[in-house]
Amino acid sequence: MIDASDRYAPRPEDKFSFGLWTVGWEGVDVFGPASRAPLDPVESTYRLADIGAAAVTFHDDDLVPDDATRDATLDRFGKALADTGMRCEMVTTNLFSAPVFKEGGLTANNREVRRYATAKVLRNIDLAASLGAETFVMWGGREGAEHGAGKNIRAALDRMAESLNLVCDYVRSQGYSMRFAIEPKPNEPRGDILLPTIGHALALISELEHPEMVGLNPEVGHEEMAGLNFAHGIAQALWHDKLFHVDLNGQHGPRFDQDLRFGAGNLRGAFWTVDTLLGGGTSRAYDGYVHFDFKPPRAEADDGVWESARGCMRNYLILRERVQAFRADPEVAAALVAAGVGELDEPTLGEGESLDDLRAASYDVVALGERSVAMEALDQLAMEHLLGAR
Ligand SMILES: [Mn+2]
Repeated sequence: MIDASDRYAPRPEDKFSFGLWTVGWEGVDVFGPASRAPLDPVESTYRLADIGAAAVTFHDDDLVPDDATRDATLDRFGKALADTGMRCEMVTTNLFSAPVFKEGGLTANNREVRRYATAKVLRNIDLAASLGAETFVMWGGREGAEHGAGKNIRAALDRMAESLNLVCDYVRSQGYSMRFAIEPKPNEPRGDILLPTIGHALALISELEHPEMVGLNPEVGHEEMAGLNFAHGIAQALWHDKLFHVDLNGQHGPRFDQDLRFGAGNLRGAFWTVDTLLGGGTSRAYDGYVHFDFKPPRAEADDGVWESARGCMRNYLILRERVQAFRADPEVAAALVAAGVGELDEPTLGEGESLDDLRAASYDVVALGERSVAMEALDQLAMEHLLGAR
């Protein structure tokens, strides 16, 4: 239960959300079977409410894996949401586990597979709408290849765009209040996955028939697996008004998908991620659910499952406090001025100025080359706030 006197206790307005598959991961990996017993997803919903989450999310197969138990499970799940006041804010479709999707779902070479995958997504969109979910995530874990000639990438992109156009049309025709969020990932489980980064996904969205209905669900670990800066990635997504959702977790550099709890792994990256979500010194903040997509390490027993879920929220709240202190520090304000950060808001060409004016101006390139940029001093202040030294 929540200790209200704890300043890092999660509150409903923090909008913390968890995938039911996160705490529900039994520890199955490439090298071994389950190390933990299955959890009942409805029980997990109650448990997540107890520790302070405001919402849950799921893949169809997490909650309703078969038709025989579907109605009874949905009744119990609906009661859990009503009992706890939790929202179901996002739903996504599993197009990666079953052998039928071994060579892709929406972009499999086999057309029957693509048609079956589309039907599975449509059914799940109806379920998502019935639960009031307004975000529908699309992670194409098997949309990719291990070889060269075996997959025509341009045709695969045609089929991905076709699928997104079809589901957007369907949502419009049903009058659902729902947007799609593409989740990029560079590799794993496929050798190379289609739409590997935020940038690839943004470029595809601009080619769609309803680009306003499709945005992104970037995940910390996925971008960092590609060696990229997650905070920069979500800053660009915000710049395009495309940060529809976010998956927070932790990752130690470009290795396998570690799915550590948020704050573990790249801690400096986590600090700048929280700063960016809060606006990064601008008024352009993220206002959606703070969603965690992590895996309690396989070595942990049940106690560690809930400890790691608590840790995700606690680390976010600690980092939020540190980020807010950094942004409120008068020494930081002065350091930002010294580093000329605000000057970047000024257009390069002045109002009423021509390119001829710009070309005719004289520039003291020696002095400009020797100028102070004062960025180490600014970054050291951030480091000291992060480390609790200020
Ligand atoms: Mn994810």
